[in-house]
Amino acid sequence: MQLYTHEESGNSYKVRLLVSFLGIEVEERRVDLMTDEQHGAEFLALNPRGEVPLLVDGDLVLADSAAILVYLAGKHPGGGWWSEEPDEQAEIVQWLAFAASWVQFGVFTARAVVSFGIPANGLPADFPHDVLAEARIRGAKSLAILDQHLADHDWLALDGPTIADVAVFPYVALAPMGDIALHPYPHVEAWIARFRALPRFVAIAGLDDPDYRRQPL
Ligand SMILES: N[C@@H](CCC(=O)N[C@@H](CS)C(=O)NCC(=O)O)C(=O)O
Repeated sequence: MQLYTHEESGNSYKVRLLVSFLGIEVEERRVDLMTDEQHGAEFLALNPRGEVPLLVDGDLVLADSAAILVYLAGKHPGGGWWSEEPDEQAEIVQWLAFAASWVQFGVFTARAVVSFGIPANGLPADFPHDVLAEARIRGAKSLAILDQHLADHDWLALDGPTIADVAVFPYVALAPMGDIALHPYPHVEAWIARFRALPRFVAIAGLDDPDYRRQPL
């Protein structure tokens, strides 16, 4: 199995987290997002979306973190990261969708603008619309939704951690890199601490030093 990834990509980090939790081996292939390698002919031939993560397992090519999480967790049952029950699967998928919508266009985008100087999500660097203002509104709203849910749940979907938590964790925990503070959301902060205490948790740069990549705005 080959995982095309970049070390600063939170969507790649979701997969690296699950790979570590499951204790499985993948061959990581770095795609240099900083030199736009994702839009080079070689990578586009593999993934016309021009994005990481990408997982290749024989003939199967999966070009989305949510799909990769479902595939790996489904292939390696036992850790409780996925479920065989349709109602539980639906509860998990509800949070995968939240990660790909509210989180991606909220805290993800704020981090991309503040720390990397780009609007991301396929938009050009000089996109005239105020992407950051929109991302901050979506970011605050999604953190409030999460905080309310986590007030009486330890984990997002089921009684223990699942790929729902894996999918939502990275960009929420990295929200301060986009100048979105987490202290107004104490239940989110407590969930982040629980998640970081899981056995075989691996970190990403920026979790403890949100300013390390700050760009001039
Ligand atoms: N829906 C995709 C989004 C992936 C995504 O946003 N990837 C970013 C890195 S985190 C990327 O490769 N961006 C490259 C680009 O926009 O040029 C997923 O969940 O995997």
